[in-house]
Amino acid sequence: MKQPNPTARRSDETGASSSNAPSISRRAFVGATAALGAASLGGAADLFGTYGEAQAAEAAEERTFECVCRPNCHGFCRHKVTVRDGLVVKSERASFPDSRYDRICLRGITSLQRIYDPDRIKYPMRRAGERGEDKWERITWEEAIDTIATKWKDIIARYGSQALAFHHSGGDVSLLNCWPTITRFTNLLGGTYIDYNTDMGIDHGTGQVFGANDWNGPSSNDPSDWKNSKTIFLWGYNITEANIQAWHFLADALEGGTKLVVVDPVFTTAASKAHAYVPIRPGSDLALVLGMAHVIVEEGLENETFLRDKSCAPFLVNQQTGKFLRASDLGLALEGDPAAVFDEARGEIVPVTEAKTPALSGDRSHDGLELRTAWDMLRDELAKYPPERVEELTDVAANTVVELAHLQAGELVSNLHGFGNGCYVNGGVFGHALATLASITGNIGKSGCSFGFPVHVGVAVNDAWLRADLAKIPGGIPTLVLPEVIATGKFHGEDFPIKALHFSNSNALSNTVNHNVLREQVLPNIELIVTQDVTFNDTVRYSDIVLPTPNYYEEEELVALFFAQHPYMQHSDKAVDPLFEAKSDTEILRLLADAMGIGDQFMPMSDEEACDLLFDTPLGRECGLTFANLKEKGVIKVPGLDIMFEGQKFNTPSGRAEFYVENPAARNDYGQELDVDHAHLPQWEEPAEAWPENPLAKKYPLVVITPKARYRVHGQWFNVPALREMDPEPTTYLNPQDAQARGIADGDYVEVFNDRGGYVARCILSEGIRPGVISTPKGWQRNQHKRGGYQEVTGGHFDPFTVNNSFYETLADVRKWEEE
Ligand SMILES: Nc1nc2c(c(=O)[nH]1)N[C@H]1C(S)=C(S)[C@@H](COP(=O)(O)OP(=O)(O)OC[C@H]3O[C@@H](n4cnc5c(=O)[nH]c(N)nc54)[C@H](O)[C@@H]3O)O[C@H]1N2
Ligand SMILES: Nc1nc2c(c(=O)[nH]1)N[C@H]1C(S)=C(S)[C@@H](COP(=O)(O)OP(=O)(O)OC[C@H]3O[C@@H](n4cnc5c(=O)[nH]c(N)nc54)[C@H](O)[C@@H]3O)O[C@H]1N2
Ligand code: SF4
Ligand SMILES: [Mo]
Repeated sequence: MKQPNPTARRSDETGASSSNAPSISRRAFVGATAALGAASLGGAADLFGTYGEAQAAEAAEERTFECVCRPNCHGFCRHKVTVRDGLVVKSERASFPDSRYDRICLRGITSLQRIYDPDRIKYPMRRAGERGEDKWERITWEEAIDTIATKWKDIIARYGSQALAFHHSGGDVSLLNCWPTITRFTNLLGGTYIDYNTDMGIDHGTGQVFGANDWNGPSSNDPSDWKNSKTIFLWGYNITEANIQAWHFLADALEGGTKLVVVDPVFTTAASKAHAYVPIRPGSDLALVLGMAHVIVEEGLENETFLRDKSCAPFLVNQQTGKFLRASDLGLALEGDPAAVFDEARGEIVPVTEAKTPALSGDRSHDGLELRTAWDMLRDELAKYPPERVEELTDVAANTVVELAHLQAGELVSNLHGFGNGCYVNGGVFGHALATLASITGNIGKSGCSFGFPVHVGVAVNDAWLRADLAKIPGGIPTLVLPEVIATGKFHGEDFPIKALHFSNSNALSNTVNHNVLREQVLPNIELIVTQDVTFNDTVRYSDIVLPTPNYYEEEELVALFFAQHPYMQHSDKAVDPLFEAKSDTEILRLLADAMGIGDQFMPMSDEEACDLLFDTPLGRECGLTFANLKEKGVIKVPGLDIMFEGQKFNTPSGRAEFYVENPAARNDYGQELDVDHAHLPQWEEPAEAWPENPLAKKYPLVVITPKARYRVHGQWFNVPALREMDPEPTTYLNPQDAQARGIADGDYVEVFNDRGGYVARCILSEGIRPGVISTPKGWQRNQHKRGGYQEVTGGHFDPFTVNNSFYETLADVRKWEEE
């Protein structure tokens, strides 16, 4: 792409936003520029106004900067950004010391069209119509901050500080203007942190087996190791759309002879390159994993050495309590109180740390306690999943289940998952089962054996400083229970009114389930909604006060490895000044902190000093991480990220893979009841809604999945003209069988609907989608649909252990839609 296209604009101070127009012509742009000039918007208007002339003239001054692209796509690509006469004119990939990580995608290349997006929020705005009506009045920063602080103080006086709730997510995944500062601000204010509860399902399951990292679950070996696998399974992982920046590592592996197996109800691009494609019934992967484990155990293909030496298989489980027998039960006081095993060499029960040959099998007793090994218990459980039963559950042929099991039992197998399976209530158990499978084969903790979602989960930052030790609710209130908390004013049985919402880096209205409940029942109870964002979007439109923040290229930042697919910490240049009146998130929080009387505590130090405090950890010191050093070097590689759990050492209490989860726990405690007895070992669990036996399936027979889209990162880039040339409007994929039964033709507008709501999209017929499934790539804003929005149909089912959104637990039907 050659040039920015500052196109037409949101009609200045009051008009409605324009993102439903697919692209705007050059003529419209010229006209709009004149209008902008007439509206006398000062410097920025001149910027737009003189743009054409600047293009025509030879570049007087051209400079390049190195910026990090940092939406929540896990790329964190380094861009070389060219600025001419104060305008960004080009972004291209910049270099890492290791060129395998130099990447840029279509979104990155078109970034400048996001900067010069007519729907950029230019000034602080106050709602001038009804919420959602998109009528605005421009206000000054002073007025905005004063209005917010006055209202917040009033709410605190009436309800207490917990009534101010803060929701932040992954708009700008960075160190300064993202979660560290907003977390600190929330805690100092005594506000309520809202737990985003997305992407947490599978990891909660795998994290219990292998031990969690500082995020939640484990992350895979670095993608550069994939070529060392003989076989790679992709479980609900749409790598070419969702992680295009890492696809080349998989392509290299395929070229080198690695076998690829893709399990997905949709024939994805990766599936088209796979040696085996498994078009599984939605929500049933758990059964397939249990079935493969069944076959492996039945045929004696398990990895005995790993099970004995690296897993909890030999641990003796007290059959009354479900807990491990421990050294203390044997009258021994040992550090960490290790679990006990039967040592075949000594013929007695001893702590595992003292055993030479722990027995994998055999019932024992001690002090009248009935004891069984974790391995025997797992085998009993797996006996319930013969391939024939698995075929019924998954629609994968029994002989295919056996073949896949044989592949899994081979050497150097990787199991990479995306979040497809995490979007069902059984996603946590799926994670538990997949980690159990890898424990049975020993394909974990070494080169060639990647496991999990392939991202590095972060460099620990100095939590104590960050958290200010004041969190009202540790872990926060899950978004999923928020509607109830707001409706009842109670949490954990105690009074807990919430009266104000603050959104930053988050387009919650576009990305949260149960959209209509949120919009129609929850938000009306809220007295003040404030959103800090770059662009007018769904959440902004439902806000009372809107505060403009800069684009990635418009502020200096440090970028940590927070879900990154390369191992580099980075400094990001400020290439241009923020457009119009945008202020960085931290600058806004500083103003709000001052107005709320916590300015001296919030960030009295400079941004540089704050970053240095965050880096003050053992790893930070080892890497020489300081603001100044990172700025000087640009990038610093974090060591030790090549192989996850290298040496098969796990982050569990025993250091072993604990597929028998001794203490199944909820990720987030909101006062729920937990069926702990059934959670020690993975067991089949039906999806809550998206399941053929659900009576609702008679009325709504189709499972709707709303996966991530190639041209957007969630709701970012939703209005970029160059991308909309390729993907102009909301679409939905349907199998021709399902279409024919409903009289729908390719290219028709269709309405997807259920009792919760609906949306209209253009239908694309595809044999690549499993009959009975609709796939609607997500990210379009409500006003870009001819009616409704995709999030209207999703519901609030969740599992009490994982407390995670189940976006794909959605039944609906589809019909042809005619414009009235
Ligand atoms: N139906 C359905 N829903 C889903 C999913 C799905 O698969 N299906 N996926 C879910 C998943 S996995 C996730 S992670 C969530 C993502 O949900 P969100 O994190 O809410 O998604 P984004 O659209 O990336 O929202 C980030 C917002 O931050 C803004 N932003 C960008 N830079 C800045 C900045 O510097 N400052 C501030 N203040 N704002 C900035 C962007 O403009 C954008 O509006 O969505 C979830 N929702
Ligand atoms: N372009 C782009 N990239 C992104 C994002 C984005 O919005 N846009 N978002 C980022 C974020 S925050 C995340 S969390 C990741 C997510 O990355 P992914 O997890 O790869 O993305 P999803 O689109 O949620 O879905 C993954 C796949 O699961 C499949 N699937 C659905 N149901 C099932 C099932 O029952 N079984 C199986 N086996 N597969 C199923 C879908 O068809 C899809 O191919 O992507 C990140 N990257
Ligand atoms: S959107 Fe993601 S993959 Fe694309 S350039 Fe930016 S960081 Fe890289
Ligand atoms: Mo995500």
